[in-house]
Amino acid sequence: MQAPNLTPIPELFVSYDSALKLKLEAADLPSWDMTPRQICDLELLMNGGFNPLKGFLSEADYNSVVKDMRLEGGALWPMPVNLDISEKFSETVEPGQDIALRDQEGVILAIMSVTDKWTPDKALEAKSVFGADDDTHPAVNYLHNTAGPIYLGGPITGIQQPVHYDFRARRDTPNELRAFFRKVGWRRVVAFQTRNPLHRAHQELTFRAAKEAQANLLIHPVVGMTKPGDVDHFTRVRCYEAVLDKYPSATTSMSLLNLAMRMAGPREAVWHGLIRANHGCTHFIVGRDHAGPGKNSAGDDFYGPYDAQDLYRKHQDEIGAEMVDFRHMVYVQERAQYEAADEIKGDVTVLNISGTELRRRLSEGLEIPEWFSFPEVVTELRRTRPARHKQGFSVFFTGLSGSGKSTIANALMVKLMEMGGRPVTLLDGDIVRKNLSSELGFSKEHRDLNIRRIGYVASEITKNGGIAICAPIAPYATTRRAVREDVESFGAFIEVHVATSLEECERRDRKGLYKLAREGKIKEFTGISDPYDIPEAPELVVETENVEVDNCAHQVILKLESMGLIKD
Ligand code: PPS
Repeated sequence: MQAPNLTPIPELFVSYDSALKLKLEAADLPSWDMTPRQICDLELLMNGGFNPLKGFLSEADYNSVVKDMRLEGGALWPMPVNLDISEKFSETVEPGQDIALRDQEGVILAIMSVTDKWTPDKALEAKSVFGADDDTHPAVNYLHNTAGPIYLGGPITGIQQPVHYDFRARRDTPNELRAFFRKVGWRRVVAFQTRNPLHRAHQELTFRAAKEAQANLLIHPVVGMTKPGDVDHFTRVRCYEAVLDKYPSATTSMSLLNLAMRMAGPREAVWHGLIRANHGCTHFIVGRDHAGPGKNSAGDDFYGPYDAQDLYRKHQDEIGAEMVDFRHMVYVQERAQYEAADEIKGDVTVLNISGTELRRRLSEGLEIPEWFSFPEVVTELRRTRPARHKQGFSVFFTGLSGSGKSTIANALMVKLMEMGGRPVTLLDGDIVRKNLSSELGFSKEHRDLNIRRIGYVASEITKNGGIAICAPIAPYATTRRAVREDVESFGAFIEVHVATSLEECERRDRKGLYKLAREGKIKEFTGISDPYDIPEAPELVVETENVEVDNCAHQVILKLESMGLIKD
């Protein structure tokens, strides 16, 4: 007889032949293009990872989950899993109807038989599920600012799994993992959930957990959606692969889980346990601050460091995977080993490197000691997060026409090319208008479009490790801010205000445009008949009157040096 954790679990897929037929029929149904988070949820619904759910929660189940962490029928389920949709789409669908669920390329993955449509009380959901209606919580922020206003509920008929092109061999459905455990004879399996690269403290903790539970170890990292700002999953998986041989291969395995995390601390820990039990695991590691979202808007932690363990313990029997709990592990220098922080005896030196400190060391190219992490992991992380002086960045000049932006930008480009190391691209106002924005004029709408295009190209260049030098007028502060946000997701943004006065620009009138503008022959001319918002907090202000161009460009170089972006 098979142990219950090893017998197949129900999936929501229909047979291959039925799927082919359904796919054709579904083409005529109203269809919803799912968000990345909904695709993650759908994958786990269909493959049994979210068993006992048979679809997106109905209104009654949702209310009961929000309030009591249980489905209406009584089964433990801590997390709302809903199909949130737009107002517009909600007008085309009514309960009783079937809809096709498509991925972002339009491929039909499932049919949903809609049973419920309602407007949720999001503030209540935020408070009950995430502990506070506070937008600094990533899931609350998502709830209010990304999720649609209407929820649909109803059972799912699975047609096909979402397609993944990366790490295919490392992804397993619950039934694939159960079959693997059966094949290798693993009866007891302890799962380790992670959204971070594995460092030595994690290895120590997982070794101890496996020993304590007398179980095999499944490293089960999340590759769906994690906390904004986390190391991307491509890098993390390469890190995991780099250290896998430090584990005994007969008793350790790794599999990737396409879960969209909510960072809901205690409720999330219970959810993670249920998901791991569905994947055939008998034990689950819950450490300090499990799935913690960080600080709230008052600067305090959303949850206590061991709240997740307490809630898990309460529901352990129902979850079906026993908790292996861990306190915070730190390195004791004198004994050259990791120990639980609150059990350390004697007068010893305790070493620890926080996530923030690790990021600082990576960005400044500083040493990361071997007691903290494996050299292979550090090498991988450095490849993704090179030191600041090797990262891409954008210098964004703004100022009136004729202020000297292009001339200084050109000089800066030559100086940076002389230094070498990174490719430099100049996105000058005139060049961009010729090559990227030739159809645009100078209305607010067109100027904004022009600047957003420059921002997009600059952010791509920055992302790929290059230097973008932009030199448009960019008269509107809000648009400059939007470009800053685009670029800053990938690297530094240095706004340089070329602060030549209107009088001086007009006196120079190098292109003769001011004269024409004064005569009314050019409309909407910046400074004359169109506004210019003076930058409030640029990284640098450059005065050009009585200052040589070379000196102006050198001021930018000094600024870049002080920011650690260039190094001799
Ligand atoms: S914007 O507002 O940022 O989109 O402008 P930009 O793309 O930098 O284009 C500025 C150059 O276009 C010429 N030009 C005008 N500028 C401002 N207002 C009006 N109405 C206008 N019409 C043509 C002008 O030569 C600008 O050149 P620069 O390089 O700024 O001197």
